[in-house]
Amino acid sequence: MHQARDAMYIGGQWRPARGERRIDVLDPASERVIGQVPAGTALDVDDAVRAARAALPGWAATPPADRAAVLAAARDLMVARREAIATTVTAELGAPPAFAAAVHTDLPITVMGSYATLAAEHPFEERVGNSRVFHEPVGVVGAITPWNYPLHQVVAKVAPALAAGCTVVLKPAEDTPLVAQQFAEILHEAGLPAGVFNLVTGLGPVAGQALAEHPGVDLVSFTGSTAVGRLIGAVAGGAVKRVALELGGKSANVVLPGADLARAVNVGVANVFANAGQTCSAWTRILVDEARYEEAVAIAAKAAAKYVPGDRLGPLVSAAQRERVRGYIRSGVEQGARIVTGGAEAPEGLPTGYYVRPTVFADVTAEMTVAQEEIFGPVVVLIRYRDEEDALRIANGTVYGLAGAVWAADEETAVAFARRMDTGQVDINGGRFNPLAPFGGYKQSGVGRELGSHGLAEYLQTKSLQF
Ligand code: TXE
Repeated sequence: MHQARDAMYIGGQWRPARGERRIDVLDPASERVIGQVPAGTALDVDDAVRAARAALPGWAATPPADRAAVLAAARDLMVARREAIATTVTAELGAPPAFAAAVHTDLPITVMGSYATLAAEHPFEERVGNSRVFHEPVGVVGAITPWNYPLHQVVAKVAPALAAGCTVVLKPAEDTPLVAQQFAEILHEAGLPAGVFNLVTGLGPVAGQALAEHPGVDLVSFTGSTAVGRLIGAVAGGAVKRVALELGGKSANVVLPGADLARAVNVGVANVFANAGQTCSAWTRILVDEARYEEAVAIAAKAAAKYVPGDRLGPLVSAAQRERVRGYIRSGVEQGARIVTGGAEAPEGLPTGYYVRPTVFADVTAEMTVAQEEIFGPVVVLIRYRDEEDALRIANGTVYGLAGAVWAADEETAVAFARRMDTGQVDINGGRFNPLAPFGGYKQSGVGRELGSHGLAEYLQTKSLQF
Protein backbone atom coordinates (compact mmCIF):
# COMPACT_ATOMS: atom_id res chain seq x y z
CA MET A 1 0.00 0.00 0.00
CA HIS A 2 1.12 3.54 -0.71
CA GLN A 3 2.33 5.38 2.38
CA ALA A 4 0.50 8.69 2.65
CA ARG A 5 2.65 11.73 1.92
CA ASP A 6 2.08 14.87 3.94
CA ALA A 7 2.76 16.99 0.86
CA MET A 8 1.42 18.31 -2.42
CA TYR A 9 2.99 17.47 -5.77
CA ILE A 10 3.51 20.89 -7.38
CA GLY A 11 6.00 21.98 -10.02
CA GLY A 12 7.67 18.57 -10.10
CA GLN A 13 8.30 18.43 -6.34
CA TRP A 14 6.62 17.20 -3.19
CA ARG A 15 6.11 20.39 -1.19
CA PRO A 16 4.63 21.04 2.24
CA ALA A 17 1.06 22.29 2.16
CA ARG A 18 0.39 25.94 2.97
CA GLY A 19 -2.23 25.17 5.63
CA GLU A 20 -2.29 23.12 8.83
CA ARG A 21 -5.38 20.97 8.23
CA ARG A 22 -5.09 17.28 7.41
CA ILE A 23 -7.55 14.71 6.09
CA ASP A 24 -7.76 11.26 7.67
CA VAL A 25 -7.89 8.47 5.12
CA LEU A 26 -9.94 5.50 6.36
CA ASP A 27 -10.01 1.84 5.46
CA PRO A 28 -13.77 1.33 4.93
CA ALA A 29 -13.52 -2.33 5.99
CA SER A 30 -11.75 -1.84 9.33
CA GLU A 31 -12.83 1.81 9.81
CA ARG A 32 -9.26 2.54 10.88
CA VAL A 33 -7.19 5.55 9.84
CA ILE A 34 -4.54 4.40 7.37
CA GLY A 35 -2.95 7.73 6.58
CA GLN A 36 -3.25 11.49 6.50
CA VAL A 37 -2.91 13.88 3.60
CA PRO A 38 -2.99 17.67 3.55
CA ALA A 39 -6.31 19.46 3.16
CA GLY A 40 -5.30 21.93 0.47
CA THR A 41 -6.39 25.54 0.51
CA ALA A 42 -6.91 28.14 -2.20
CA LEU A 43 -3.23 29.06 -1.76
CA ASP A 44 -2.07 25.54 -2.63
CA VAL A 45 -4.41 25.54 -5.63
CA ASP A 46 -2.98 28.86 -6.74
CA ASP A 47 0.59 27.51 -6.49
CA ALA A 48 -0.40 24.47 -8.53
CA VAL A 49 -2.20 26.48 -11.23
CA ARG A 50 0.79 28.81 -11.56
CA ALA A 51 3.08 25.80 -11.98
CA ALA A 52 0.76 24.36 -14.60
CA ARG A 53 0.60 27.68 -16.49
CA ALA A 54 4.36 28.02 -16.45
CA ALA A 55 4.75 24.50 -17.88
CA LEU A 56 2.07 24.93 -20.55
CA PRO A 57 4.03 26.47 -23.44
CA GLY A 58 6.77 23.85 -23.22
CA TRP A 59 4.44 20.86 -23.02
CA ALA A 60 2.08 22.19 -25.71
CA ALA A 61 5.07 22.56 -28.03
CA THR A 62 6.45 19.08 -27.23
CA PRO A 63 6.02 16.86 -30.30
CA PRO A 64 3.09 14.45 -29.85
CA ALA A 65 5.41 11.47 -30.25
CA ASP A 66 7.45 12.67 -27.24
CA ARG A 67 4.31 13.21 -25.18
CA ALA A 68 3.26 9.70 -26.19
CA ALA A 69 6.60 8.30 -24.98
CA VAL A 70 6.05 9.72 -21.48
CA LEU A 71 2.55 8.23 -21.36
CA ALA A 72 3.91 4.86 -22.50
CA ALA A 73 6.58 4.98 -19.77
CA ALA A 74 3.88 5.80 -17.21
CA ARG A 75 1.82 2.88 -18.42
CA ASP A 76 4.80 0.54 -18.03
CA LEU A 77 5.38 1.77 -14.48
CA MET A 78 1.71 1.16 -13.70
CA VAL A 79 2.09 -2.40 -14.94
CA ALA A 80 5.23 -2.87 -12.84
CA ARG A 81 3.38 -1.55 -9.76
CA ARG A 82 0.12 -3.35 -10.42
CA GLU A 83 0.09 -5.06 -7.05
CA ALA A 84 1.03 -1.98 -5.07
CA ILE A 85 -1.72 0.03 -6.80
CA ALA A 86 -4.35 -2.66 -6.21
CA THR A 87 -3.39 -2.86 -2.53
CA THR A 88 -3.82 0.89 -2.16
CA VAL A 89 -7.27 0.79 -3.78
CA THR A 90 -8.31 -2.05 -1.49
CA ALA A 91 -7.05 -0.11 1.52
CA GLU A 92 -8.74 3.22 0.83
CA LEU A 93 -11.85 2.16 -1.12
CA GLY A 94 -12.46 -1.29 0.34
CA ALA A 95 -12.56 -3.03 -3.05
CA PRO A 96 -12.01 -6.80 -2.78
CA PRO A 97 -8.42 -7.62 -3.88
CA ALA A 98 -9.33 -9.49 -7.07
CA PHE A 99 -11.56 -6.64 -8.27
CA ALA A 100 -9.00 -4.05 -7.21
CA ALA A 101 -6.43 -5.70 -9.49
CA ALA A 102 -8.58 -6.76 -12.43
CA VAL A 103 -10.64 -3.59 -12.72
CA HIS A 104 -9.34 -0.73 -10.57
CA THR A 105 -5.78 -1.26 -11.78
CA ASP A 106 -6.00 -2.96 -15.16
CA LEU A 107 -8.65 -0.60 -16.54
CA PRO A 108 -6.55 2.54 -16.01
CA ILE A 109 -3.52 0.68 -17.37
CA THR A 110 -5.51 -0.01 -20.55
CA VAL A 111 -6.70 3.58 -20.76
CA MET A 112 -3.19 4.96 -20.23
CA GLY A 113 -1.94 2.61 -22.96
CA SER A 114 -4.66 3.75 -25.32
CA TYR A 115 -3.63 7.40 -24.88
CA ALA A 116 0.04 6.57 -25.38
CA THR A 117 -1.05 5.28 -28.80
CA LEU A 118 -3.59 8.02 -29.53
CA ALA A 119 -1.17 10.81 -28.60
CA ALA A 120 1.17 9.57 -31.31
CA GLU A 121 -1.51 8.94 -33.92
CA HIS A 122 -4.04 11.73 -33.44
CA PRO A 123 -4.37 14.10 -36.41
CA PHE A 124 -3.52 17.36 -34.64
CA GLU A 125 -3.59 19.09 -38.01
CA GLU A 126 -5.91 18.59 -40.98
CA ARG A 127 -6.90 20.24 -44.24
CA VAL A 128 -10.47 21.38 -44.82
CA GLY A 129 -10.79 22.78 -48.37
CA ASN A 130 -8.58 25.85 -48.54
CA SER A 131 -7.93 25.83 -44.79
CA ARG A 132 -5.42 24.26 -42.48
CA VAL A 133 -7.11 23.35 -39.20
CA PHE A 134 -4.98 22.93 -36.07
CA HIS A 135 -6.21 21.08 -32.98
CA GLU A 136 -4.43 22.82 -30.14
CA PRO A 137 -4.43 22.15 -26.39
CA VAL A 138 -7.11 24.05 -24.47
CA GLY A 139 -4.57 25.04 -21.80
CA VAL A 140 -4.56 24.38 -18.05
CA VAL A 141 -7.00 21.71 -16.97
CA GLY A 142 -8.55 21.53 -13.50
CA ALA A 143 -9.54 17.90 -12.91
CA ILE A 144 -11.84 17.02 -10.02
CA THR A 145 -12.43 13.31 -9.49
CA PRO A 146 -14.56 11.05 -7.28
CA TRP A 147 -13.62 8.06 -5.16
CA ASN A 148 -15.61 5.26 -6.79
CA TYR A 149 -12.92 4.26 -9.32
CA PRO A 150 -10.13 6.30 -7.77
CA LEU A 151 -7.39 5.64 -10.31
CA HIS A 152 -9.53 5.16 -13.41
CA GLN A 153 -11.31 8.48 -12.90
CA VAL A 154 -7.94 10.22 -12.62
CA VAL A 155 -6.41 8.52 -15.66
CA ALA A 156 -9.54 9.06 -17.78
CA LYS A 157 -8.92 12.81 -17.41
CA VAL A 158 -5.17 13.19 -17.00
CA ALA A 159 -4.08 10.85 -19.82
CA PRO A 160 -6.09 12.55 -22.62
CA ALA A 161 -5.25 16.01 -21.25
CA LEU A 162 -1.52 15.25 -21.35
CA ALA A 163 -1.85 13.58 -24.75
CA ALA A 164 -3.50 16.76 -26.04
CA GLY A 165 -0.67 18.95 -24.74
CA CYS A 166 -2.57 20.43 -21.80
CA THR A 167 -1.14 20.77 -18.30
CA VAL A 168 -3.14 19.61 -15.31
CA VAL A 169 -4.01 20.32 -11.69
CA LEU A 170 -5.76 17.35 -10.12
CA LYS A 171 -7.96 17.50 -7.01
CA PRO A 172 -8.85 13.88 -6.22
CA ALA A 173 -11.64 12.80 -3.89
CA GLU A 174 -10.87 13.30 -0.21
CA ASP A 175 -11.79 9.67 0.56
CA THR A 176 -9.23 8.19 -1.86
CA PRO A 177 -6.18 10.46 -2.20
CA LEU A 178 -3.53 7.75 -1.75
CA VAL A 179 -3.69 6.17 -5.19
CA ALA A 180 -3.61 9.70 -6.65
CA GLN A 181 -0.32 10.30 -4.83
CA GLN A 182 0.97 6.98 -6.15
CA PHE A 183 -0.01 8.08 -9.67
CA ALA A 184 1.85 11.39 -9.23
CA GLU A 185 5.00 9.43 -8.32
CA ILE A 186 4.56 7.35 -11.47
CA LEU A 187 4.22 10.39 -13.74
CA HIS A 188 7.28 11.91 -12.11
CA GLU A 189 9.37 8.79 -12.67
CA ALA A 190 8.06 8.47 -16.22
CA GLY A 191 9.85 11.73 -16.95
CA LEU A 192 6.96 14.15 -17.17
CA PRO A 193 8.46 17.66 -17.07
CA ALA A 194 7.97 19.68 -13.87
CA GLY A 195 4.63 21.47 -13.61
CA VAL A 196 2.88 19.52 -16.37
CA PHE A 197 0.95 17.54 -13.76
CA ASN A 198 0.20 18.83 -10.25
CA LEU A 199 -1.69 17.27 -7.38
CA VAL A 200 -3.57 19.15 -4.66
CA THR A 201 -5.39 17.00 -2.13
CA GLY A 202 -8.25 18.56 -0.23
CA LEU A 203 -11.95 18.96 0.39
CA GLY A 204 -14.42 19.64 -2.39
CA PRO A 205 -15.93 22.91 -1.20
CA VAL A 206 -12.44 24.31 -0.43
CA ALA A 207 -9.76 23.00 -2.78
CA GLY A 208 -12.19 21.72 -5.43
CA GLN A 209 -14.11 24.96 -5.58
CA ALA A 210 -10.93 27.07 -5.62
CA LEU A 211 -9.72 25.03 -8.59
CA ALA A 212 -12.99 25.34 -10.51
CA GLU A 213 -13.07 29.10 -9.89
CA HIS A 214 -9.41 29.81 -10.58
CA PRO A 215 -9.04 32.24 -13.51
CA GLY A 216 -5.85 30.43 -14.57
CA VAL A 217 -7.81 27.25 -15.34
CA ASP A 218 -9.08 27.03 -18.92
CA LEU A 219 -11.10 23.82 -18.66
CA VAL A 220 -12.70 22.10 -15.70
CA SER A 221 -13.29 18.38 -15.99
CA PHE A 222 -15.44 17.03 -13.20
CA THR A 223 -16.81 13.60 -12.32
CA GLY A 224 -19.12 13.27 -9.35
CA SER A 225 -22.61 14.05 -8.15
CA THR A 226 -25.10 15.94 -10.30
CA ALA A 227 -25.53 18.48 -7.48
CA VAL A 228 -21.86 19.47 -7.51
CA GLY A 229 -21.74 19.18 -11.32
CA ARG A 230 -24.42 21.83 -11.52
CA LEU A 231 -22.35 24.18 -9.32
CA ILE A 232 -19.23 23.62 -11.38
CA GLY A 233 -21.14 24.08 -14.62
CA ALA A 234 -22.43 27.43 -13.33
CA VAL A 235 -18.96 28.59 -12.27
CA ALA A 236 -17.45 27.56 -15.61
CA GLY A 237 -20.33 29.12 -17.56
CA GLY A 238 -19.93 32.39 -15.67
CA ALA A 239 -16.25 32.54 -16.47
CA VAL A 240 -16.75 31.22 -20.02
CA LYS A 241 -14.36 28.33 -19.55
CA ARG A 242 -14.69 24.91 -21.06
CA VAL A 243 -16.32 22.29 -18.88
CA ALA A 244 -16.78 18.52 -19.01
CA LEU A 245 -19.14 16.84 -16.55
CA GLU A 246 -19.54 13.11 -15.91
CA LEU A 247 -22.44 12.83 -13.47
CA GLY A 248 -24.83 10.28 -12.07
CA GLY A 249 -26.87 7.60 -13.75
CA LYS A 250 -29.88 5.34 -13.33
CA SER A 251 -29.31 3.04 -16.25
CA ALA A 252 -31.87 0.58 -17.54
CA ASN A 253 -31.13 -3.06 -18.27
CA VAL A 254 -33.90 -3.88 -20.75
CA VAL A 255 -34.65 -7.57 -21.26
CA LEU A 256 -36.84 -7.83 -24.36
CA PRO A 257 -39.14 -10.82 -24.91
CA GLY A 258 -37.17 -13.66 -26.48
CA ALA A 259 -33.85 -12.67 -24.87
CA ASP A 260 -31.82 -15.09 -22.77
CA LEU A 261 -33.40 -14.14 -19.44
CA ALA A 262 -30.99 -16.00 -17.16
CA ARG A 263 -27.95 -14.45 -18.80
CA ALA A 264 -29.46 -10.96 -18.89
CA VAL A 265 -30.37 -11.02 -15.21
CA ASN A 266 -27.18 -12.73 -13.99
CA VAL A 267 -24.89 -10.40 -15.93
CA GLY A 268 -27.13 -7.50 -14.86
CA VAL A 269 -26.86 -8.28 -11.16
CA ALA A 270 -23.10 -8.72 -11.45
CA ASN A 271 -22.90 -5.36 -13.24
CA VAL A 272 -24.61 -3.62 -10.30
CA PHE A 273 -22.94 -5.40 -7.40
CA ALA A 274 -19.39 -5.09 -8.72
CA ASN A 275 -17.74 -2.29 -6.74
CA ALA A 276 -20.60 -2.58 -4.20
CA GLY A 277 -22.88 -0.69 -6.57
CA GLN A 278 -20.68 2.41 -6.61
CA THR A 279 -20.61 2.72 -10.39
CA CYS A 280 -22.24 5.63 -12.22
CA SER A 281 -22.98 3.50 -15.30
CA ALA A 282 -24.44 0.54 -13.34
CA TRP A 283 -27.62 -0.97 -14.80
CA THR A 284 -29.57 -0.44 -11.61
CA ARG A 285 -33.06 -0.94 -13.12
CA ILE A 286 -33.87 -4.33 -14.65
CA LEU A 287 -36.89 -4.08 -16.98
CA VAL A 288 -38.68 -7.36 -17.69
CA ASP A 289 -41.97 -8.15 -19.46
CA GLU A 290 -44.88 -9.22 -17.27
CA ALA A 291 -44.86 -12.84 -18.48
CA ARG A 292 -41.32 -13.52 -17.29
CA TYR A 293 -41.18 -11.08 -14.38
CA GLU A 294 -41.37 -13.52 -11.45
CA GLU A 295 -38.84 -15.80 -13.10
CA ALA A 296 -36.47 -12.85 -13.40
CA VAL A 297 -36.99 -11.94 -9.73
CA ALA A 298 -36.03 -15.47 -8.67
CA ILE A 299 -32.88 -15.42 -10.83
CA ALA A 300 -31.87 -12.02 -9.45
CA ALA A 301 -32.33 -13.19 -5.85
CA LYS A 302 -30.13 -16.21 -6.46
CA ALA A 303 -27.48 -14.15 -8.21
CA ALA A 304 -27.46 -11.59 -5.38
CA ALA A 305 -26.90 -14.30 -2.77
CA LYS A 306 -23.42 -14.89 -4.24
CA TYR A 307 -22.37 -11.40 -3.12
CA VAL A 308 -21.49 -12.09 0.48
CA PRO A 309 -20.58 -8.89 2.36
CA GLY A 310 -16.98 -8.99 3.51
CA ASP A 311 -16.05 -11.40 0.74
CA ARG A 312 -17.11 -10.72 -2.84
CA LEU A 313 -19.07 -7.63 -1.80
CA GLY A 314 -16.87 -4.92 -0.35
CA PRO A 315 -17.96 -2.14 2.00
CA LEU A 316 -19.15 1.24 0.78
CA VAL A 317 -16.51 3.96 0.81
CA SER A 318 -17.72 5.80 3.91
CA ALA A 319 -20.23 5.82 6.75
CA ALA A 320 -22.01 8.69 4.99
CA GLN A 321 -22.48 6.64 1.81
CA ARG A 322 -23.71 3.66 3.82
CA GLU A 323 -26.34 5.81 5.56
CA ARG A 324 -27.45 7.29 2.29
CA VAL A 325 -27.90 3.84 0.72
CA ARG A 326 -29.74 2.52 3.77
CA GLY A 327 -32.05 5.51 3.55
CA TYR A 328 -32.87 4.63 -0.06
CA ILE A 329 -33.59 1.01 0.91
CA ARG A 330 -35.99 2.22 3.61
CA SER A 331 -37.70 4.53 1.11
CA GLY A 332 -38.28 1.56 -1.19
CA VAL A 333 -40.03 -0.35 1.57
CA GLU A 334 -42.08 2.70 2.59
CA GLN A 335 -43.23 3.27 -0.98
CA GLY A 336 -44.44 -0.33 -1.33
CA ALA A 337 -41.64 -2.16 -3.12
CA ARG A 338 -41.02 -5.79 -2.10
CA ILE A 339 -37.63 -6.75 -0.70
CA VAL A 340 -36.74 -10.09 -2.24
CA THR A 341 -33.37 -10.29 -0.54
CA GLY A 342 -31.24 -7.89 1.52
CA GLY A 343 -32.55 -4.88 3.40
CA ALA A 344 -31.41 -1.85 5.38
CA GLU A 345 -30.23 -3.77 8.46
CA ALA A 346 -26.49 -4.28 8.93
CA PRO A 347 -25.23 -7.58 7.54
CA GLU A 348 -24.47 -10.19 10.18
CA GLY A 349 -21.04 -11.23 11.39
CA LEU A 350 -19.14 -8.10 10.46
CA PRO A 351 -18.19 -6.05 13.51
CA THR A 352 -16.66 -3.24 11.46
CA GLY A 353 -16.96 -1.85 7.95
CA TYR A 354 -19.45 0.19 5.96
CA TYR A 355 -21.21 -2.85 4.53
CA VAL A 356 -24.71 -2.94 3.09
CA ARG A 357 -26.65 -6.12 2.31
CA PRO A 358 -26.96 -6.94 -1.38
CA THR A 359 -30.56 -5.93 -1.98
CA VAL A 360 -33.05 -6.87 -4.68
CA PHE A 361 -36.35 -5.00 -4.92
CA ALA A 362 -39.35 -6.34 -6.83
CA ASP A 363 -42.79 -4.79 -7.51
CA VAL A 364 -41.05 -1.51 -8.20
CA THR A 365 -42.91 1.08 -10.24
CA ALA A 366 -41.21 3.64 -12.42
CA GLU A 367 -42.05 6.61 -10.18
CA MET A 368 -40.67 5.23 -6.90
CA THR A 369 -37.59 6.94 -5.47
CA VAL A 370 -35.56 3.72 -5.81
CA ALA A 371 -36.40 3.73 -9.53
CA GLN A 372 -35.60 7.41 -10.07
CA GLU A 373 -32.58 8.35 -7.96
CA GLU A 374 -29.01 7.13 -8.05
CA ILE A 375 -28.55 4.93 -4.97
CA PHE A 376 -24.84 4.14 -5.41
CA GLY A 377 -24.94 0.95 -3.39
CA PRO A 378 -25.62 -2.77 -3.89
CA VAL A 379 -29.27 -2.34 -4.74
CA VAL A 380 -31.03 -3.44 -7.90
CA VAL A 381 -34.71 -2.96 -8.76
CA LEU A 382 -36.89 -5.00 -11.11
CA ILE A 383 -39.65 -3.17 -12.98
CA ARG A 384 -42.39 -4.81 -15.09
CA TYR A 385 -43.30 -3.56 -18.54
CA ARG A 386 -46.31 -4.36 -20.72
CA ASP A 387 -44.84 -4.01 -24.20
CA GLU A 388 -41.82 -2.49 -25.95
CA GLU A 389 -43.25 1.03 -25.96
CA ASP A 390 -43.87 0.78 -22.23
CA ALA A 391 -40.31 -0.50 -21.72
CA LEU A 392 -38.93 2.44 -23.69
CA ARG A 393 -41.03 4.93 -21.75
CA ILE A 394 -39.74 3.51 -18.45
CA ALA A 395 -36.13 3.27 -19.68
CA ASN A 396 -36.19 6.93 -20.74
CA GLY A 397 -38.23 8.08 -17.75
CA THR A 398 -35.51 9.46 -15.47
CA VAL A 399 -33.45 12.66 -15.53
CA TYR A 400 -30.35 10.57 -16.28
CA GLY A 401 -29.00 9.02 -19.47
CA LEU A 402 -25.54 7.59 -18.92
CA ALA A 403 -25.56 3.92 -19.92
CA GLY A 404 -27.80 0.89 -20.31
CA ALA A 405 -28.18 -2.60 -21.68
CA VAL A 406 -30.51 -4.25 -24.14
CA TRP A 407 -30.97 -7.98 -24.50
CA ALA A 408 -32.96 -9.44 -27.40
CA ALA A 409 -33.21 -12.63 -29.43
CA ASP A 410 -31.45 -10.92 -32.33
CA GLU A 411 -29.00 -8.06 -32.56
CA GLU A 412 -31.09 -5.99 -34.96
CA THR A 413 -34.02 -5.79 -32.55
CA ALA A 414 -31.68 -4.82 -29.73
CA VAL A 415 -29.96 -2.14 -31.82
CA ALA A 416 -33.30 -0.67 -32.94
CA PHE A 417 -34.39 -0.39 -29.31
CA ALA A 418 -31.03 0.99 -28.13
CA ARG A 419 -31.18 3.72 -30.79
CA ARG A 420 -34.39 4.99 -29.17
CA MET A 421 -32.89 5.14 -25.68
CA ASP A 422 -31.85 8.58 -24.39
CA THR A 423 -28.48 7.44 -23.16
CA GLY A 424 -24.80 7.65 -24.06
CA GLN A 425 -23.73 4.00 -23.99
CA VAL A 426 -25.65 0.76 -24.43
CA ASP A 427 -24.31 -2.79 -24.15
CA ILE A 428 -25.99 -5.13 -26.62
CA ASN A 429 -26.54 -8.71 -25.43
CA GLY A 430 -23.77 -8.42 -22.89
CA GLY A 431 -21.31 -6.37 -25.03
CA ARG A 432 -17.61 -6.14 -24.26
CA PHE A 433 -15.94 -3.10 -22.76
CA ASN A 434 -14.19 -0.98 -25.37
CA PRO A 435 -11.67 1.52 -23.99
CA LEU A 436 -11.75 3.48 -27.27
CA ALA A 437 -15.54 3.98 -27.33
CA PRO A 438 -16.82 7.36 -26.13
CA PHE A 439 -18.29 7.34 -22.62
CA GLY A 440 -20.58 10.06 -21.30
CA GLY A 441 -24.09 11.13 -20.63
CA TYR A 442 -27.28 12.34 -22.25
CA LYS A 443 -29.58 14.61 -20.24
CA GLN A 444 -28.46 15.28 -16.64
CA SER A 445 -25.77 12.61 -16.75
CA GLY A 446 -23.36 15.14 -18.08
CA VAL A 447 -21.63 17.12 -20.76
CA GLY A 448 -18.77 15.84 -22.89
CA ARG A 449 -17.20 12.44 -23.48
CA GLU A 450 -14.31 10.50 -22.00
CA LEU A 451 -12.10 7.73 -23.46
CA GLY A 452 -10.68 7.22 -26.91
CA SER A 453 -10.31 9.96 -29.49
CA HIS A 454 -13.57 11.61 -28.36
CA GLY A 455 -12.06 11.95 -24.89
CA LEU A 456 -8.92 13.48 -26.40
CA ALA A 457 -10.95 15.96 -28.43
CA GLU A 458 -12.41 17.40 -25.19
CA TYR A 459 -8.97 18.83 -24.41
CA LEU A 460 -8.41 20.41 -27.82
CA GLN A 461 -9.57 23.63 -29.42
CA THR A 462 -9.44 24.35 -33.10
CA LYS A 463 -7.79 27.09 -35.09
CA SER A 464 -8.25 27.45 -38.82
CA LEU A 465 -5.99 29.27 -41.27
CA GLN A 466 -7.43 30.13 -44.67
CA PHE A 467 -5.34 30.22 -47.84
O1 TXE B 1 -19.85 13.28 -4.56
P1 TXE B 1 -19.25 14.73 -4.81
P2 TXE B 1 -19.98 12.46 -3.19
C1 TXE B 1 -22.82 10.41 -6.88
C2 TXE B 1 -23.38 9.19 -6.17
C3 TXE B 1 -23.01 9.46 -4.75
C4 TXE B 1 -23.18 10.95 -4.68
C5 TXE B 1 -22.43 11.66 -3.58
O2 TXE B 1 -24.76 9.15 -6.32
O3 TXE B 1 -23.85 8.79 -3.84
O4 TXE B 1 -22.73 11.41 -5.92
O5 TXE B 1 -21.05 11.35 -3.61
C6 TXE B 1 -15.54 17.27 -5.17
N1 TXE B 1 -16.62 22.27 -5.72
N2 TXE B 1 -21.52 10.16 -7.45
O6 TXE B 1 -20.57 13.31 -2.12
O7 TXE B 1 -19.46 15.57 -3.60
C7 TXE B 1 -15.21 16.21 -4.13
O8 TXE B 1 -14.18 16.66 -3.27
C8 TXE B 1 -15.69 21.51 -6.35
C9 TXE B 1 -21.49 9.76 -8.83
O9 TXE B 1 -18.71 11.82 -2.90
O10 TXE B 1 -19.82 15.20 -6.09
C10 TXE B 1 -14.81 15.04 -5.01
O11 TXE B 1 -13.47 15.23 -5.44
N3 TXE B 1 -15.54 20.20 -6.09
C11 TXE B 1 -20.17 9.64 -9.36
C12 TXE B 1 -15.76 15.17 -6.19
O12 TXE B 1 -16.21 16.53 -6.18
C13 TXE B 1 -16.33 19.63 -5.17
C14 TXE B 1 -19.01 9.44 -8.53
C15 TXE B 1 -16.98 14.26 -6.14
O13 TXE B 1 -17.68 14.46 -4.93
C16 TXE B 1 -17.31 20.36 -4.48
C17 TXE B 1 -19.17 9.90 -7.17
C18 TXE B 1 -17.44 21.75 -4.78
N4 TXE B 1 -18.35 22.53 -4.18
C19 TXE B 1 -20.40 10.21 -6.68
N5 TXE B 1 -17.96 19.53 -3.64
C20 TXE B 1 -19.95 9.33 -10.78
N6 TXE B 1 -20.48 10.14 -11.71
O14 TXE B 1 -19.25 8.39 -11.09
C21 TXE B 1 -17.40 18.31 -3.78
N7 TXE B 1 -16.40 18.35 -4.71
